[in-house]
Amino acid sequence: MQERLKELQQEALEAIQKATDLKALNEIRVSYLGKKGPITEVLKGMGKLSAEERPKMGALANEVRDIISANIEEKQQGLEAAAVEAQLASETIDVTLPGRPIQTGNHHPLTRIVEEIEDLFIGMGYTVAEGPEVEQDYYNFEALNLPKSHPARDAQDSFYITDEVLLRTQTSPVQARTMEKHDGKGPVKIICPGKVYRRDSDDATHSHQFMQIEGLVVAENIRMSDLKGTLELFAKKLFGEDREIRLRPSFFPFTEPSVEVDVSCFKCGGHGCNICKQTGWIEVLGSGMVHPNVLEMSGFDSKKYSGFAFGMGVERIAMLKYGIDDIRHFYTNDVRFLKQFQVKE
Ligand code: FA5
Ligand code: MG
Repeated sequence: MQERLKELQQEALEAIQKATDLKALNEIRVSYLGKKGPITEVLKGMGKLSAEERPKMGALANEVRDIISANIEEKQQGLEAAAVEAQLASETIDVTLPGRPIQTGNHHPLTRIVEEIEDLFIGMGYTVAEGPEVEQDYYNFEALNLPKSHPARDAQDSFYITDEVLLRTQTSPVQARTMEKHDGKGPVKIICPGKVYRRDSDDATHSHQFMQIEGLVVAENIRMSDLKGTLELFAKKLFGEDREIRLRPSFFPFTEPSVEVDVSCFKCGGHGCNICKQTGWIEVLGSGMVHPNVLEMSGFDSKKYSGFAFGMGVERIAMLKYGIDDIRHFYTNDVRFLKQFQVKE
């Protein structure tokens, strides 16, 4: 019996030695120390022993049990420590690794130009107005002195939705809407940035959808010289003192007299190239003195009030300012293009 117990102890200790995880160790515990285990089995034979031997054997059995369980305990601590060790190793953070750069967005170049122009005019006392992109024929044309059969309507080929509703071809309808709200009382001093739509063929300087910024000043004694001074100040602030501008007589049904403003070409400096169609100039805006008919139709007394208005192409201005040679860059969402306008905060 004594030998059997020693054998069991030996077997158990070997098994414990070999156990590689906690699950295997627990199985060993159950099989050697459990009620149905071999030690219990051996002790069942105690009845056959002499009264002298019995306590000795009992003590030995307890000793074997204690040794086995102490070994299991020790092994368990070892395995648990190793598991924690392994987990820590797998979760180690290498603080010397370079960080992953975070991709940040930036404002679209057109948004930046619009904000810059807004700031410039706000500084001169203007407020910013808005109007709908889906517009009534009345505001887009009729209220601007362009009745239904007027030939100048052809100059802005339009996207009609119904006979009376279209995508606005210009930001000028906001002039009529704003004057209407003022109920015949000046002064009016607004700019209005927004999208406009025309059935133009896309090329380097034309897009079927583009942006304009409208400007309107109506008050007593507003003269052509006020318009000229405003436009010159605007052009010099935006493009720099060295950029040349020229005013060219023009025609708009809603202004009289009318002028168009050209800025010397950013690419060839005025010698003529493919961007400026060999003219040396790029047209950036149309303007003029508000036509008396337009003032009257929107409720202003044209004997008391006069005004000037202008409408500029935002893409053309951005092209001149940043030297961009194709208007389509603004709309093709190439990040390599857009990233160049990142502002370093
Ligand atoms: C107008 O749209 C007038 N409403 C401007 C105006 C307002 C005149 C107030 C008088 C008083 P025009 O069609 O020329 O005018 O367009 C104005 C500007 O928009 C042009 O100078 C040009 O810079 C820009 N533009 C015109 N068509 C396109 C296009 N297809 N793509 C990009 N920019 C364009
Ligand atoms: Mg024009």
